[in-house]
Amino acid sequence: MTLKYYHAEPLANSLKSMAPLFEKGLAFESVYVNLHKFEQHEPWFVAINPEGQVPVLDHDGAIITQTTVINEYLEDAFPDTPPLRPATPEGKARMRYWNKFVDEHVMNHVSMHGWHRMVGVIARGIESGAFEEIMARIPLPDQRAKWKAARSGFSDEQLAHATGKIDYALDKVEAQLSRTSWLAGDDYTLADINFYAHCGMMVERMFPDLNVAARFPRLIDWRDRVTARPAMQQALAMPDHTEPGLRTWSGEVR
Ligand SMILES: N[C@@H](CCC(=O)N[C@@H](CS)C(=O)NCC(=O)O)C(=O)O
Repeated sequence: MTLKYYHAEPLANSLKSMAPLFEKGLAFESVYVNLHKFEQHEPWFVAINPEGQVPVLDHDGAIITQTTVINEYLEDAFPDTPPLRPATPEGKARMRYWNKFVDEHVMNHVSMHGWHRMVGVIARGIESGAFEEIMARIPLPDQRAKWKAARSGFSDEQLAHATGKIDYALDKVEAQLSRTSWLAGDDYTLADINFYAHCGMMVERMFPDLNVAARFPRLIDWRDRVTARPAMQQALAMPDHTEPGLRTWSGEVR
């Protein structure tokens, strides 16, 4: 059996499916894809994932994409490893509810701020002709639009909307953690990993104006419990090739 994991720096989507690999003790070959050099749009990578995005899991030649799908695939393909999905139908439904919430209402909003601060700087540093060439190689129309928006800068209104969505999510998570120790109940699950990778790990540093520590003490405690897990420590220790000057979003949070 061989597992290959194509990924970028250990945060957001790349972290989200790497943490389960370590939690489950699955040996895998790590293939670093350098997003700073647009390797995800190169023909060799698009041949593996036509959407031109990381991460990708290759399990004995079966190519699995989309982090939420990859994570459930790992549960199904390796049932004898420590589970990150509740055993009961109700537990599974609660976990999937949170995954849906993070995928639809959190991920893109944190990402917009990250892109505004980091990808925008990269995009503005590329000369006009070269930028259009890079754009032409991006397979997903939405992603092409996001690169263009990052280059010209997102509007104050767009950024404020995104911050509002994050504020709402933090409230919702804080309320849940007053009832259960983890998002989907009494067990650590893929839902916790999802919210941590996209928001929890970096929210305090990224949004100092939201007064996260004062307003969301349970979330801070939860974040520290997730960070302390040996598997998360292993995942967070994976290489970070981001230029130090651009680490407002990634490196500094660890
Ligand atoms: N919905 C996808 C999103 C994947 C995604 O947005 N990946 C980012 C890295 S966090 C990426 O490849 N960005 C580079 C690009 O799109 O050019 C998933 O869950 O796997």
